[in-house]
Amino acid sequence: MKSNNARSDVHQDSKKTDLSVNTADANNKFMTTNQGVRVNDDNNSLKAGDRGPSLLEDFILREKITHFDHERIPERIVHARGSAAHGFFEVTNPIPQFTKAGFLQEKGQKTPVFTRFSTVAGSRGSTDLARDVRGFSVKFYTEAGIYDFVGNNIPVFFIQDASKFPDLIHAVKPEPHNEIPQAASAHDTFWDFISLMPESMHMVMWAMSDRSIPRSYRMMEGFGVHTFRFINEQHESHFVKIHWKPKLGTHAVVWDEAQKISGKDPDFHRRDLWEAIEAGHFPEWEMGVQLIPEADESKYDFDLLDPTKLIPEELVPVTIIGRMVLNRNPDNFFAETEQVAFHPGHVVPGIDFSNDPLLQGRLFSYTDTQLSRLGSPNFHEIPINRSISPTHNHQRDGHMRQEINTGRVSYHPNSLGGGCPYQARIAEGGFASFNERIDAHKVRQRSDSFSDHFSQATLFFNSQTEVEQGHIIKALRFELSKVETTAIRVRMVGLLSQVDAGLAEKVALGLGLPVPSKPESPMNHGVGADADGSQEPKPLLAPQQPSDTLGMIRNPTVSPTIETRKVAILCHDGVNETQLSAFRALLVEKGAKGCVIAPHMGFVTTDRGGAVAVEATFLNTSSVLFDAVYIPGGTAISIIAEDPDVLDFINEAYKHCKVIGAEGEGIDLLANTYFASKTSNNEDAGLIADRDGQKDFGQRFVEAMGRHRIWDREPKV
Ligand code: HDE
Repeated sequence: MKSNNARSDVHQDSKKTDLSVNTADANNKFMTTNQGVRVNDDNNSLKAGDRGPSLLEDFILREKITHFDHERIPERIVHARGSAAHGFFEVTNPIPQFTKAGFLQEKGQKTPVFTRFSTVAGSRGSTDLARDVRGFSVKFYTEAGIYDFVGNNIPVFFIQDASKFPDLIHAVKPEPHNEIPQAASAHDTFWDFISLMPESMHMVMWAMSDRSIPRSYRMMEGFGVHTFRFINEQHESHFVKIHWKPKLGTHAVVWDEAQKISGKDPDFHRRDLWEAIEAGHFPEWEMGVQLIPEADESKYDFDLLDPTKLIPEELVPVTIIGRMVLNRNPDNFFAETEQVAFHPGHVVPGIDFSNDPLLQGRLFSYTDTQLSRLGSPNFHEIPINRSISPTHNHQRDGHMRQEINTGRVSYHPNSLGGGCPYQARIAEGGFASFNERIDAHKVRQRSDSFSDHFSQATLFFNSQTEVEQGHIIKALRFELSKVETTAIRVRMVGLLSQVDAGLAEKVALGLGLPVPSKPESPMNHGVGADADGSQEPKPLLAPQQPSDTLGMIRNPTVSPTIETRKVAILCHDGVNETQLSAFRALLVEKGAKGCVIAPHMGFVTTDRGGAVAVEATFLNTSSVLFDAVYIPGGTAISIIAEDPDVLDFINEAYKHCKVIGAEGEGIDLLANTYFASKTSNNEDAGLIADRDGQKDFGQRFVEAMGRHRIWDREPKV
């Protein structure tokens, strides 16, 4: 599938053009019924007399109410809460030697994409900031058909076999008797299940780390989790793991902050994605691949087919092959974000599956779930799901069929239709599965090579900084303290002792428990009690060198940029206009956003008699919605110096290790806050204070904020 640049650019917009056939704009148009009849009165139903009963004849009322009654469809059983955007994928480093996938062939080649991010456990209306895995799905509208990448922001999964997925999800969802808690794993059924599934321990480490409370969808990595295959023109296979690396770095909030954001702005991530795109700050990721030759399938001491294992980047580096930019918000949430249907089985020639038993089960699930969610096998005809490359086959009819197939032939082979549509040879782009040789017994069994459940959990824990390890310990204490059944807590501490003794001890301390001398065997609860009892974990992997790529603080994707970050500017009447203007200009220069917060909406007057528009008040916002705080000077600072909302604002920013900049009299505002009580002489790497108008104030502020958080402060809070 060759394409020159001009053609690629046309192609980049091809999905937009395709969707435009279905978009509707009511501007300057008459209101009509769904049958196209112009409506004369949309406010009154048809009645027998102005005080009489309504008439059944009123087809306008009946149609409107009937449609309304049926507006909802079942939400996704998992990943119900999500947000999406349009954009494009561009090849930066073609790898035709590994894959013949048409959309990966030429440098500069662009393919339209629609990308949806999600949480897993919560309902459609749940908070964005739940401690949870995030879904990361990309629909590529390629010239050779749809390719769906359906991954997560964590590179491994809880379970090894698809048969356990319904159990995992039943366990994490709100408990069935009282439907509590919403969008939270901190409850008995989840940890009961986990405590009996040692294979989940690697993923548990990731889920309890700050990866599960991202600062933004724009600041998350994405992972395909399973090993897939790339197939080249010679029909040779390479195993491949796919990664997405965010241009803005991988960042998180802290747990206390996440819980407060859930109250202050449960749409925090949705709003962040929407606003960034509206403002022209288009989120961007690099796509990378780890490639493993077919011959190296058994080279590693973990199994490439085991979805609870990752391939450390030190063993197989990630090669960047392209970038994705999201540059357009959907026109309609339901039509696009809700109705989009992803499927890991939507692949194009050049991409194929491995035998990962979790992936194999997913290949069944996704079509099946769309049938109940979208209600018809014709869900591929919904505009957002429609391929931009033509589709022709003998599938027919069904609910809501849009396509009008002409002719009398709906079968193959046929002579009456001239044999059409034709099958495509491989050289003509026909999909042919990789001809892997399989010679095996039919068994319900798990490979021994899947039985090391702890080594990579230990690798992950050891790869974190002390700060990050502290967050994992606190997260486990939080979650397990919400578990009411002591035996579950004990089992969990037992499992943690197999990951790291110190980790288990610290979690146990928080729970007021001793660490058991030996973890309880899940076989006591009927797990692994099958023919060979093979589900007891066995260490297989040699100890591995810690890897910076697994943490977030030392992660190479961490970027010191403050681009698109939000700074709260605490204002009051009499604010120092010179300082305020200079600071706002600095933020504009750095691509960051300031938000003027004051005791009231409208305007505040400056010391020079000017007026500054207020964007939020201390009543309607909170420091948890910002990345840093700036306090300009002004002789009337005492107006807000005693306000508990203002003091809370600063104290929370302090507690969440954020940078605070203060100029002139603004510094006085810190007198009643933790800054005064917890630091001597205001010595704090995250406090940029300047009483005398020093020139480097802005530069110091930007540098400190570029560190994302001031973790040195954490021991004090
Ligand atoms: Fe999914 N998953 N999943 N999953 N998954 C769904 O499909 C399923 C798994 C993932 O934005 C459902 O259309 C099974 C792993 C994402 O619309 C459903 C198993 C990974 C999304 C389903 C898994 C994922 C889904 C629900 C174990 C990371 C959201 C709605 C065998 C690689 C897609 C839907 C979107 C959605 C089944 C495990 C990612 C029920 C059976 C592992 C990002 O079909």
